[in-house]
Amino acid sequence: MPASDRDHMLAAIASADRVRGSTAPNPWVGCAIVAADGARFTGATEPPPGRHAEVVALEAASGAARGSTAYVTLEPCSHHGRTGPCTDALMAAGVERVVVGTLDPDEKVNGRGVAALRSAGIEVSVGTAEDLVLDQLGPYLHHRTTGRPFVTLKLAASIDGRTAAPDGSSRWITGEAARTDVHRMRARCDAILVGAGTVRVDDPALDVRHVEGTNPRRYVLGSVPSDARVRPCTELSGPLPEVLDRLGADGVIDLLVEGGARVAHDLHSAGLVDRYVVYLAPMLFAGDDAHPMFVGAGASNISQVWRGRLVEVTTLGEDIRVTLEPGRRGGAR
Ligand code: AOF
Ligand code: ZN
Repeated sequence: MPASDRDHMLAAIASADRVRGSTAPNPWVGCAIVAADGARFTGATEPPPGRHAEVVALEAASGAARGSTAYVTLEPCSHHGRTGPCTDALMAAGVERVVVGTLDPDEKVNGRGVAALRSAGIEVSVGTAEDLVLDQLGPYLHHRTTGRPFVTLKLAASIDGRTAAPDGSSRWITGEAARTDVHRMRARCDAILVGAGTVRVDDPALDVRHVEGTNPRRYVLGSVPSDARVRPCTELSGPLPEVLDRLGADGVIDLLVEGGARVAHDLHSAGLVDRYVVYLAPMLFAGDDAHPMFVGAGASNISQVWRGRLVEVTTLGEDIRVTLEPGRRGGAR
């Protein structure tokens, strides 16, 4: 059976996945050019000011692009920015059909890419494997529609939800596999945010030394000692919604927040967390004197309790990773 449109879009999605964390403020887009004889050439967005995905794939395909079908996860751009319009590149290469995963809400594009292709006589369809594309580009779409980064809050605790013993000692709660997984998350995001308290207590480097990839930009809420390992970093202050506006304006699309308990509480209670990734170790501090995951006032009655949607549960070595996203409010079912 010949490969379907969906199969080719999956190849474009896989290609985009490999550049995640390296393209901000641009989206991580993937493209597959499928020639008339079935040969497939892929490409993904380069770090700015590099080439867009379509141009990378077209250059790989070279003459084979004539009469081909292009599969692009995101609507091709039609504006002159850091690079020329991808719509022009697709037309000039002689692409006959363009299959788009989802439309680009960026005000510079927003339907104009598809319109430009159609008016040049190219057949365009939108929505192939769109569920997977929306999942992959979720943080980008969030950024372009709200102006703020998509916020992932990472938490690590014992199974009874504690993060340190009463004397403050906490090394190591989760194991090697979970720590490597956190480094993978760091490599895939654009920036990390922590509170100054976490810098003072843990002195984290917030780098990706356990995996291959680029170190994210580092932001700290509050002031940072001159010899802290987190340097170089940017110190921020002010109300959290404004902090997120500032990060969004800085081009941070995908933000990872790694603590501490006060920052976790303040972001959560303001409804500013888009995804929770919770690592739980098979340990019990077994007392109410150990440090909690959140510091500050919580829900005052059961009808105020936050209830999320369970997205995924994964075992990592001895630990588990639980991913939640906001659902509806209310503790009672
Ligand atoms: C595409 N393919 O691979 C990407 C696109 O400043 P520029 O010229 O690099 O343009 C950035 C905008 O282009 C970005 O805001 C988004 O709308 C789109 N990104 N478009 O056709 C790509 N990365
Ligand atoms: Zn483009």
